[in-house]
Amino acid sequence: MAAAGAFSLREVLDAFRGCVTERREGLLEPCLSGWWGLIRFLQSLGAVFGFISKDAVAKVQIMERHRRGEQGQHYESLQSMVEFELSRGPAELRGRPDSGCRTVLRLHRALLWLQLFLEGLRTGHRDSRTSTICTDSYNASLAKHHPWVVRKAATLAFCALPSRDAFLEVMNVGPPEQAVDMLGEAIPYIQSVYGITQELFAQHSLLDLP
Ligand code: 1PZ
Repeated sequence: MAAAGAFSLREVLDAFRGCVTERREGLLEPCLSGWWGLIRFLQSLGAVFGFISKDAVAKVQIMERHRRGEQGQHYESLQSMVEFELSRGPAELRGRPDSGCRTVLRLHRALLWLQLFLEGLRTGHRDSRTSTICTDSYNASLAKHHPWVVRKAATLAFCALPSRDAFLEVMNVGPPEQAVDMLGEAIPYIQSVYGITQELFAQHSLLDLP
Protein backbone atom coordinates (compact mmCIF):
# COMPACT_ATOMS: atom_id res chain seq x y z
CA MET A 1 0.00 0.00 0.00
CA ALA A 2 0.78 3.69 -0.27
CA ALA A 3 4.29 4.87 0.43
CA ALA A 4 6.33 1.89 -0.80
CA GLY A 5 9.15 3.37 -2.83
CA ALA A 6 9.00 6.65 -0.97
CA PHE A 7 11.88 6.08 1.40
CA SER A 8 14.46 3.56 2.40
CA LEU A 9 14.72 1.68 5.67
CA ARG A 10 18.41 2.56 5.65
CA GLU A 11 17.61 6.20 6.52
CA VAL A 12 15.40 5.03 9.33
CA LEU A 13 17.94 2.72 10.86
CA ASP A 14 20.59 5.43 10.40
CA ALA A 15 18.67 7.59 12.87
CA PHE A 16 19.49 5.08 15.60
CA ARG A 17 23.18 5.60 14.92
CA GLY A 18 22.91 9.09 16.43
CA CYS A 19 21.11 8.00 19.61
CA VAL A 20 24.08 7.01 21.74
CA THR A 21 26.77 9.55 22.52
CA GLU A 22 30.45 8.83 23.22
CA ARG A 23 29.67 9.12 26.93
CA ARG A 24 27.02 6.44 26.46
CA GLU A 25 24.14 8.82 26.94
CA GLY A 26 20.89 8.07 25.11
CA LEU A 27 19.56 11.05 23.18
CA LEU A 28 15.82 11.29 22.83
CA GLU A 29 15.43 13.33 19.63
CA PRO A 30 17.27 11.01 17.23
CA CYS A 31 15.48 8.03 18.80
CA LEU A 32 12.11 9.65 18.20
CA SER A 33 12.96 10.39 14.61
CA GLY A 34 14.01 6.76 14.20
CA TRP A 35 10.67 5.76 15.64
CA TRP A 36 8.76 8.01 13.24
CA GLY A 37 10.55 6.33 10.36
CA LEU A 38 9.71 2.85 11.65
CA ILE A 39 6.09 3.88 12.03
CA ARG A 40 5.98 5.22 8.48
CA PHE A 41 7.47 1.97 7.26
CA LEU A 42 4.96 -0.07 9.23
CA GLN A 43 2.11 2.01 7.80
CA SER A 44 3.35 1.32 4.29
CA LEU A 45 2.93 -2.42 4.96
CA GLY A 46 -0.84 -2.13 5.07
CA ALA A 47 -3.93 -1.47 7.16
CA VAL A 48 -3.71 -4.74 9.12
CA PHE A 49 -0.88 -3.18 11.08
CA GLY A 50 -2.93 -0.08 11.87
CA PHE A 51 -3.59 -1.00 15.50
CA ILE A 52 0.12 -1.48 16.07
CA SER A 53 1.19 1.78 14.44
CA LYS A 54 -1.58 3.62 16.30
CA ASP A 55 -0.15 2.56 19.64
CA ALA A 56 3.40 3.39 18.57
CA VAL A 57 2.26 6.86 17.36
CA ALA A 58 0.53 7.52 20.68
CA LYS A 59 3.70 6.67 22.57
CA VAL A 60 6.03 8.71 20.40
CA GLN A 61 3.62 11.64 20.75
CA ILE A 62 3.72 11.38 24.55
CA MET A 63 7.50 11.64 24.35
CA GLU A 64 7.31 14.62 22.01
CA ARG A 65 4.97 16.40 24.39
CA HIS A 66 7.49 15.92 27.18
CA ARG A 67 10.33 17.08 24.98
CA ARG A 68 8.50 20.23 23.84
CA GLY A 69 6.92 20.94 27.22
CA GLU A 70 8.01 23.33 29.94
CA GLN A 71 10.31 20.71 31.43
CA GLY A 72 11.71 19.87 28.00
CA GLN A 73 15.32 20.42 29.00
CA HIS A 74 15.05 17.37 31.28
CA TYR A 75 14.04 15.26 28.31
CA GLU A 76 17.14 15.68 26.23
CA SER A 77 18.63 12.37 27.26
CA LEU A 78 17.30 9.16 28.79
CA GLN A 79 19.61 9.74 31.76
CA SER A 80 18.29 13.24 32.47
CA MET A 81 14.71 12.05 32.04
CA VAL A 82 15.15 9.23 34.56
CA GLU A 83 16.81 11.55 37.03
CA PHE A 84 14.08 14.16 36.65
CA GLU A 85 11.11 11.81 36.87
CA LEU A 86 12.61 9.93 39.82
CA SER A 87 13.24 13.16 41.68
CA ARG A 88 9.48 13.44 42.28
CA GLY A 89 9.61 10.06 44.03
CA PRO A 90 9.22 6.50 42.75
CA ALA A 91 5.61 6.21 43.94
CA GLU A 92 4.57 9.28 41.98
CA LEU A 93 6.35 7.90 38.92
CA ARG A 94 4.61 4.52 39.18
CA GLY A 95 1.22 6.22 39.28
CA ARG A 96 1.69 8.16 36.06
CA PRO A 97 0.38 6.51 32.87
CA ASP A 98 2.04 9.12 30.67
CA SER A 99 5.45 9.31 32.29
CA GLY A 100 8.45 9.40 30.00
CA CYS A 101 9.99 6.39 31.76
CA ARG A 102 6.95 4.15 31.38
CA THR A 103 6.49 5.17 27.76
CA VAL A 104 10.15 4.69 26.86
CA LEU A 105 10.01 1.28 28.55
CA ARG A 106 7.24 0.20 26.10
CA LEU A 107 9.26 1.39 23.11
CA HIS A 108 12.38 -0.17 24.57
CA ARG A 109 10.69 -3.57 24.78
CA ALA A 110 9.55 -3.19 21.18
CA LEU A 111 13.14 -2.41 20.20
CA LEU A 112 14.15 -5.86 21.42
CA TRP A 113 11.54 -7.34 19.10
CA LEU A 114 12.93 -5.22 16.24
CA GLN A 115 16.46 -6.32 16.93
CA LEU A 116 15.52 -10.02 16.94
CA PHE A 117 13.30 -9.62 13.90
CA LEU A 118 15.92 -7.84 11.79
CA GLU A 119 18.55 -10.36 12.86
CA GLY A 120 16.19 -13.17 11.88
CA LEU A 121 15.64 -11.57 8.47
CA ARG A 122 19.35 -11.05 7.99
CA THR A 123 20.35 -14.62 8.78
CA GLY A 124 17.24 -16.30 7.34
CA HIS A 125 17.17 -18.39 4.19
CA ARG A 126 15.78 -17.06 0.90
CA ASP A 127 12.57 -19.01 1.42
CA SER A 128 12.15 -18.39 5.17
CA ARG A 129 8.76 -17.08 6.09
CA THR A 130 8.77 -13.52 7.39
CA SER A 131 5.68 -14.27 9.46
CA THR A 132 7.53 -17.09 11.25
CA ILE A 133 10.59 -14.91 11.91
CA CYS A 134 8.28 -12.18 13.19
CA THR A 135 6.26 -14.51 15.42
CA ASP A 136 9.39 -16.11 16.90
CA SER A 137 10.92 -12.69 17.63
CA TYR A 138 7.67 -11.51 19.16
CA ASN A 139 7.31 -14.58 21.38
CA ALA A 140 10.87 -14.13 22.60
CA SER A 141 10.35 -10.46 23.51
CA LEU A 142 7.17 -8.36 23.57
CA ALA A 143 4.67 -11.19 23.90
CA LYS A 144 5.40 -11.75 27.58
CA HIS A 145 4.30 -8.18 28.30
CA HIS A 146 1.05 -8.39 26.34
CA PRO A 147 -2.34 -9.79 27.36
CA TRP A 148 -3.83 -12.68 25.39
CA VAL A 149 -6.02 -10.57 23.15
CA VAL A 150 -3.12 -8.38 21.99
CA ARG A 151 -0.96 -11.45 21.38
CA LYS A 152 -3.74 -12.99 19.33
CA ALA A 153 -4.29 -9.87 17.21
CA ALA A 154 -0.56 -9.36 16.68
CA THR A 155 0.03 -12.97 15.65
CA LEU A 156 -2.87 -12.75 13.19
CA ALA A 157 -1.51 -9.56 11.65
CA PHE A 158 1.92 -11.15 11.17
CA CYS A 159 0.34 -13.62 8.73
CA ALA A 160 -0.11 -10.69 6.32
CA LEU A 161 3.64 -10.15 6.02
CA PRO A 162 5.14 -10.82 2.58
CA SER A 163 7.87 -13.41 1.92
CA ARG A 164 11.42 -12.68 3.07
CA ASP A 165 12.65 -11.55 -0.35
CA ALA A 166 9.59 -9.37 -0.92
CA PHE A 167 10.08 -7.88 2.53
CA LEU A 168 13.73 -7.11 1.85
CA GLU A 169 12.51 -5.51 -1.39
CA VAL A 170 10.04 -3.12 0.30
CA MET A 171 12.84 -1.97 2.57
CA ASN A 172 14.03 -0.16 -0.57
CA VAL A 173 17.72 -0.69 -0.01
CA GLY A 174 18.40 -2.49 -3.28
CA PRO A 175 18.61 -6.18 -4.07
CA PRO A 176 18.21 -8.65 -1.17
CA GLU A 177 21.99 -9.14 -0.71
CA GLN A 178 22.44 -5.40 -0.29
CA ALA A 179 19.55 -5.21 2.17
CA VAL A 180 21.18 -8.01 4.18
CA ASP A 181 24.48 -6.08 4.28
CA MET A 182 22.68 -2.94 5.41
CA LEU A 183 21.03 -4.87 8.24
CA GLY A 184 24.43 -6.14 9.33
CA GLU A 185 25.60 -2.52 9.64
CA ALA A 186 22.45 -1.18 11.28
CA ILE A 187 21.60 -3.83 13.86
CA PRO A 188 24.58 -3.03 16.15
CA TYR A 189 23.29 0.55 16.54
CA ILE A 190 19.89 -0.69 17.61
CA GLN A 191 21.57 -3.11 20.01
CA SER A 192 23.52 -0.27 21.48
CA VAL A 193 20.41 1.86 22.12
CA TYR A 194 18.74 -1.18 23.62
CA GLY A 195 21.76 -1.95 25.78
CA ILE A 196 22.17 1.48 27.37
CA THR A 197 18.44 1.75 28.07
CA GLN A 198 18.35 -1.70 29.63
CA GLU A 199 21.33 -0.86 31.83
CA LEU A 200 19.89 2.50 32.91
CA PHE A 201 16.44 1.14 33.69
CA ALA A 202 17.84 -1.88 35.56
CA GLN A 203 20.05 0.37 37.65
CA HIS A 204 17.00 2.34 38.80
CA SER A 205 14.63 -0.65 39.05
CA LEU A 206 12.39 0.74 36.31
CA LEU A 207 12.04 -2.38 34.17
CA ASP A 208 8.61 -3.23 35.56
CA LEU A 209 6.89 0.16 35.52
CA PRO A 210 3.12 -0.48 35.28
C1 1PZ B 1 6.86 -5.78 10.42
C2 1PZ B 1 5.78 -6.26 11.26
C3 1PZ B 1 5.43 -5.41 12.38
C4 1PZ B 1 5.21 -6.12 13.61
C5 1PZ B 1 5.25 -5.29 14.83
C6 1PZ B 1 5.58 -6.13 16.04
C7 1PZ B 1 5.15 -5.56 17.32
C8 1PZ B 1 3.79 -6.06 17.74
C9 1PZ B 1 3.24 -5.20 18.80
C10 1PZ B 1 1.78 -5.34 19.01
C11 1PZ B 1 1.25 -4.13 19.72
C12 1PZ B 1 -0.22 -4.10 19.81
C13 1PZ B 1 -0.87 -2.82 20.18
C14 1PZ B 1 -0.82 -2.28 21.56
C15 1PZ B 1 -0.08 -2.67 22.52
C16 1PZ B 1 0.03 -2.01 23.87
O1 1PZ B 1 -0.85 -2.60 24.77
C17 1PZ B 1 1.45 -2.21 24.35
C18 1PZ B 1 1.68 -1.84 25.79
O2 1PZ B 1 1.40 -0.50 26.01
P1 1PZ B 1 0.44 -0.09 27.24
O3 1PZ B 1 -0.88 -0.77 26.99
O4 1PZ B 1 1.12 -0.61 28.47
O5 1PZ B 1 0.37 1.41 27.17
N1 1PZ B 1 2.32 -1.43 23.49
C19 1PZ B 1 3.54 -1.84 23.10
O6 1PZ B 1 4.00 -2.90 23.48
C20 1PZ B 1 4.32 -0.97 22.13
C21 1PZ B 1 4.28 -1.55 20.75
C22 1PZ B 1 5.02 -0.74 19.75
C23 1PZ B 1 5.14 -1.46 18.44
C24 1PZ B 1 6.07 -0.81 17.50
C25 1PZ B 1 6.28 -1.57 16.25
C26 1PZ B 1 7.29 -0.95 15.36
C27 1PZ B 1 7.30 -1.62 14.05
C28 1PZ B 1 8.46 -1.40 13.21
C29 1PZ B 1 8.34 -2.09 11.92
C30 1PZ B 1 9.60 -2.29 11.17
